[in-house]
Amino acid sequence: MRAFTNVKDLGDLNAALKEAAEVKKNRFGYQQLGINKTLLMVFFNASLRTRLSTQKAAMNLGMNTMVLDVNQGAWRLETERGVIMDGDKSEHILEAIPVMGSYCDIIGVRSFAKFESKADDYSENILQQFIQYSGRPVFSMEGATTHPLQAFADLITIEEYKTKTRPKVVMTWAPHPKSLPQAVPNSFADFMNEANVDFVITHPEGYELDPQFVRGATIEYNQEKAFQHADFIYAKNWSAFADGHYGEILSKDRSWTVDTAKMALTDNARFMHCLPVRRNMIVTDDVIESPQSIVIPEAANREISCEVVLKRMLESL
Ligand code: AN0
Ligand code: CP
Repeated sequence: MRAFTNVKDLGDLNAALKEAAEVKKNRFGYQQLGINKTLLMVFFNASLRTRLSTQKAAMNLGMNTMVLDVNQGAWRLETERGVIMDGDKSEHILEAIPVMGSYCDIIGVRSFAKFESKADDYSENILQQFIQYSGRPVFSMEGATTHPLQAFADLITIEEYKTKTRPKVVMTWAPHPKSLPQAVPNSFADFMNEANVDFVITHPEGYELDPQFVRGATIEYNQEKAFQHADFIYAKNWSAFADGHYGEILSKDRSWTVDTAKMALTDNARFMHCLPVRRNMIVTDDVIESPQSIVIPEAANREISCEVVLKRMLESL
């Protein structure tokens, strides 16, 4: 595997789930693969889970790890070609990327949407430059438009907790005070559309996601109707994708917050969220603390999804 940015990069999803189960049972069983191999993690944005779970996965595989927080201690990077660099940016990413590649064997990159331009965000400019110019396998640790390590961990978690062959999985928009990217819901839809689940997305009008990720999913604008017979509720906020409103907050309607009354409409559904979560905006204290909440095992599976991806990249070196 040379790049990991979406569900297609995993190939056969059932094979990937089987491999994840094997890795989880024997997470230190592949240490020979990573001896004297180095992972570089490059962060343009903050992180708790991705930072720790990716390092842990690499250590499980016997790798050395290096972490660069670009905004803390590195030179400010210019990312556009052709710019006259007479401003505050000291180095161009076109030198920085091959230099970083020269010190490591695999690179993980986190670079969120900037919300300056939809075309720029959806071109995945930064991630694509790492793929093109580093000479190394590159995986997304959340790009501008996708968060595949999260969605793969989510799918592993659904596989572990499902009680039906084909569960009903409902992704619901929920309110948040700040503009958030579409990366998490895009990737969750990307994965659910390829998984053996009945997938429904519910959100207020105006919050339609990019059709390349929504594909054949059912859209239900009535949240309470969507929750009926659900086996998994996956809550997430995102900002608008629509032209003319890209990155905007169209609603902070707290009637969309996931609470006990709404969970009671489901088929005793499990509650999921990628975290970090704002309590009593996205979900009430009662729901996230309830026995139905699986947000902690979901986060723990980030170590497993990443270990599968790193293992495959190490096998392809
Ligand atoms: C980010 C997002 O919504 O994409 C990261 C989630 C994993 N969330 C925040 O910035 C709060
Ligand atoms: N879920 C997730 O990616 O969390 P972090 O932003 O803390 O890494």
